[in-house]
Amino acid sequence: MPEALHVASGKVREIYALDDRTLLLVASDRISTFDVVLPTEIPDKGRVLTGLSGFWFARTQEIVANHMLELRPDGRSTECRRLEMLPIECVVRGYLAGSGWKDYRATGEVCGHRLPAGLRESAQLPEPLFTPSTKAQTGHDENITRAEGAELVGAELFGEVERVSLALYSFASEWARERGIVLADTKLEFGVGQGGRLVLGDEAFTPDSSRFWPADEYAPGGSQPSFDKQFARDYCEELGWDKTAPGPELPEDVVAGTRARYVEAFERLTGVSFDDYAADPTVVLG
Ligand code: Q0Z
Repeated sequence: MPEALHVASGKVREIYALDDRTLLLVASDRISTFDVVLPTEIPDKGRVLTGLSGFWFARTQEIVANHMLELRPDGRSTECRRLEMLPIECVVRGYLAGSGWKDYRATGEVCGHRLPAGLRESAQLPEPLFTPSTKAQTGHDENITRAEGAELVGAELFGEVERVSLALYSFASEWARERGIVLADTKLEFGVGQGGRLVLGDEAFTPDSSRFWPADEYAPGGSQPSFDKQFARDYCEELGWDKTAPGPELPEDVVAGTRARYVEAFERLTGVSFDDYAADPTVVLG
């Protein structure tokens, strides 16, 4: 790919510039757990995540425009329109987990939303909450209030990303729930394109940007197993690894089990066999 200039690296993805208006997002097979990228890859994870994002972008076009131009035949890369990205992460939470649960326990609120008393860890919220955060360059994103969000992007655009984020989460979480997956929360990123219109960018409703829980094991009152990463997490816990880099190598059976869970999530959500996707990624676009 000599004509593509490397622009940025994420933990498990890379961005290249194809020209001044077009980017190439490439999802690797790397996996992170407890915030550390492991030395062992999960075969096909990058294709599963790219295919899922493509699927959701195709199905949510009526809700909001998105950056996707095309899925490449390799199944792991997406050509997309370069946007002016907004400086906030648009998080929607349908359930009380992660920093939402932490903040609720400490203050009874999540990002300025007051919640009923007595909610348990992983409880479904009375209604999904828009809980934006700032993009920390390093370390963890920091939750912000609606007022701080409006300050960062302007009140009008903030109102629009809130409305659109909630509409996207409602659509995707209902779709997933009907297929046995609880989409507990998600992180969306938006930008503005030509003419200042709002455009959904980055990835959408993948297991790396969302918490996927198996619906048949859902039981509030504690943390929930991850649909995709639980084998890897359990193995890391058994080892007694201190969760600092470098992480441990994963054994073959943990790799195979983890790969199977990613493929299962892909097939349940898209209704497409992963082999068919591998042969022609455009099958997920409907
Ligand atoms: C997304 C990220 C990744 C590292 C920039 N359409 C777009 N226009 C402008 N910028 C972006 C996009 Cl998607 C953009 N990120 C997040 C993705 C690796 C960081 F694959 N950063």
